[in-house]
Amino acid sequence: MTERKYKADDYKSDFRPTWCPGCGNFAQWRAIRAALAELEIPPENVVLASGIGCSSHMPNFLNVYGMQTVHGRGIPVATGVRLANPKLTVLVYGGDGDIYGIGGNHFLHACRRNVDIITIVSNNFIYGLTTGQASPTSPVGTLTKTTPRGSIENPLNPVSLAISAGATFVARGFSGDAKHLQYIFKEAIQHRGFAFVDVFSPCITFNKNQTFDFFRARIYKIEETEHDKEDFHAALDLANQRFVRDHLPIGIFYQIENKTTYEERDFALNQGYIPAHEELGLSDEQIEIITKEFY
Ligand SMILES: Cc1ncc(C[n+]2csc(CCOP(=O)(O)OP(=O)(O)O)c2C)c(N)n1
Ligand code: SF4
Repeated sequence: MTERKYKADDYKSDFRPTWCPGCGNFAQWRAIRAALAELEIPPENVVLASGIGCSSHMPNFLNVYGMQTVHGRGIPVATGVRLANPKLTVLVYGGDGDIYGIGGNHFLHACRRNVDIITIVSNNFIYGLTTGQASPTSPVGTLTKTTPRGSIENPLNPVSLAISAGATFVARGFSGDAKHLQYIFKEAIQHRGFAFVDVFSPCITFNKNQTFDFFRARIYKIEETEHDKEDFHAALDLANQRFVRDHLPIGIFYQIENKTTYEERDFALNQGYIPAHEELGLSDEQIEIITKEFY
């Protein structure tokens, strides 16, 4: 057996995760590292951007370039990084409040632009960091601090939205199945174009409804069915089954490779131009001052 170039632990930072023991984010942290190791992507070629939330603390716990940005702004920052240097593997990680709520606009436009980045959403159906308020995915009737008589809003269906908006890789995972998550993340990272993964990821502290047991009783794997992931209408039909509450598919809903990416359509990038390789015309001292601002 040939030895792998990297181990999952090579992508681990010196900081221990601060999530509550048992939080769904742990499985995703492990699966991201395992997928990167399996694909042998050097840590220095990976950038992960996030916003604000428990899940958005992820860059602190990975030994890759990372940036925790403003609430909901992981996607535009990641887009900028990728367009500045298309040689990098660029990921976004955040919560349902962060990416579907305050950052919803960015999510929509990233899907239609088909920029070659990977967006992973740790969907716990509430705001975790701020101690449990309703989020865009909270089902009608959910009791939270902001909805004491039950949420009256219809929830968003992110998988269905991403397919309709033009994402070329759309999948769903579950934090209770780390091996399956690793497989999905690996496929998402290898995909050419905008890859989106919604992850059922229980908040064990503030959400007593969408628990690990809740999902275990309802999920099934798309790979074990006859689903054709290249069929747009079949993918949308399957995505809308989220509302059939006893059957929740996980796996790859939709994937097409025959659509050009934003980078391939850009008049400079498609000629091999890499903006990040431009001389900045700054002195070493000026660069040091700017760099220090990010520490
Ligand atoms: C502009 C702005 N508005 C509101 C907040 C407060 N805030 C911090 S995190 C958060 C939502 C977190 O929920 P989610 O994105 O689902 O992540 P989780 O903590 O559940 O992982 C909110 C509303 C903020 N930090 N900045
Ligand atoms: S509050 Fe919820 S989402 Fe946040 S770390 Fe704890 S279990 Fe995870």
